[in-house]
Amino acid sequence: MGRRALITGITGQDGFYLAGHLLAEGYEVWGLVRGQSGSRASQIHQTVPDVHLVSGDLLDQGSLISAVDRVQPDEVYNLGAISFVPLSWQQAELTAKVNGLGVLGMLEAVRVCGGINASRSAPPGQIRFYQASSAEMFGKVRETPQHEGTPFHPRSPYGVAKAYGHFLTQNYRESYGMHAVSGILFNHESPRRGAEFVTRKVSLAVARIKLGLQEKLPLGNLSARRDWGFAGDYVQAMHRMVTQDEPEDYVIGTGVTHSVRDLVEIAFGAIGLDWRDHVVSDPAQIRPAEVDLLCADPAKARELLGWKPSVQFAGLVQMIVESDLKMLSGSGTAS
Ligand code: NAP
Ligand code: F7E
Repeated sequence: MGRRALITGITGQDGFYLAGHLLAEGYEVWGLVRGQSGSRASQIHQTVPDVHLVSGDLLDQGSLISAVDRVQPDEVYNLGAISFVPLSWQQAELTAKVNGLGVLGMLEAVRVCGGINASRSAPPGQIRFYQASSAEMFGKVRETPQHEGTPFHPRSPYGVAKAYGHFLTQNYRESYGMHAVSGILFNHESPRRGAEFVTRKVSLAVARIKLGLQEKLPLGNLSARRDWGFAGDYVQAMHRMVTQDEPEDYVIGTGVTHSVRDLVEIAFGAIGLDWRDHVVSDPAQIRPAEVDLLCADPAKARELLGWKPSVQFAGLVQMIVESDLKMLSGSGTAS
């Protein structure tokens, strides 16, 4: 019989790609959906119709235990989070609860449903657990490139909450012998990326400008540098981590860093325009504390997981711009 996976954050970018990957690998895939779930359920049924749904919320411990008990998964992928960094300053408490305590809730659900207590460590055949950690934890970086041993210095309530979830995942692994791993993922994008993130904000604006629907694109810090990859590649790394014999944490990124300025140059260049004619400064986008530079050292993932990215930065930008152009000109189905 195939393995069964439960994914939190199934309605998000990574939930979409991970569900597709696991279904293709022969898994039975379940997604946790919150709220009364009518519109979310129909969204999932349209995009990944083979996914089963179970109700639950990372803010509600009882619902997480019920969900894990009902699904009886072999693997749990905890992707659910407040993922937009600026929102974490506006709703810091909610971010701490969902991104921090939500991890505790999922780990406890796995522990309780797996029959693990302080005197009885995880048995063979236990539920395996993946935590969506983030390069935002490196924040004001202590070294470049960043690897698994680089100290954390988070710069946002989001990064601080993710660090809590990261250390807690390590702690459950060490305390209970659980097969619990964290992927420290650098920025990854796709046509399914939320419209508020800079890549998608740029690609949507470029498409609108091309179609004569918009003229200017207000942006914040153009000098910030990120290590951007393709989400479809990164969910494969998640799966490989979970299916390794030894539970360990891994950095996942391309090892190449680009500025937001590079991003706009390539995106506008893709439609034959000069970004300087369209990009304007928007002080409202400047963050209280910025992460200036992220660049991964993915050597461990390459060596132990055999993982490497298949899409380079210019190809990624091209992919997202083309998808948005198709969607806005009425011939595509991007999110
Ligand atoms: P996303 O598109 O923003 O999706 C976030 C998901 O979290 C949504 O499905 C959302 O569901 C769910 N969620 C929010 N609050 C919840 C709650 N209280 N209970 C249950 N689910 C809740 O994020 P993503 O880009 O796919 O990222 C997936 C994970 O990786 C996140 O944990 C993110 O922090 C982390 N991460 C992402 C990146 C990246 O570059 N994409 C990098 C590093 C780490 P609703 O539809 O119900 O709101
Ligand atoms: O910003 C700069 C902004 O919002 C990237 C999440 O998936 O990756 C993501 O977090 C950079 C920042 O992503 C605008 O200041 C300039 O330096 O696309 P972003 P993020 O904050 O890096 C990490 C790894 C995660 O874990 C998160 O969940 O772009 N920037 N002007 C702008 N950013 C936005 N959003 N909008 C602008 O107008």
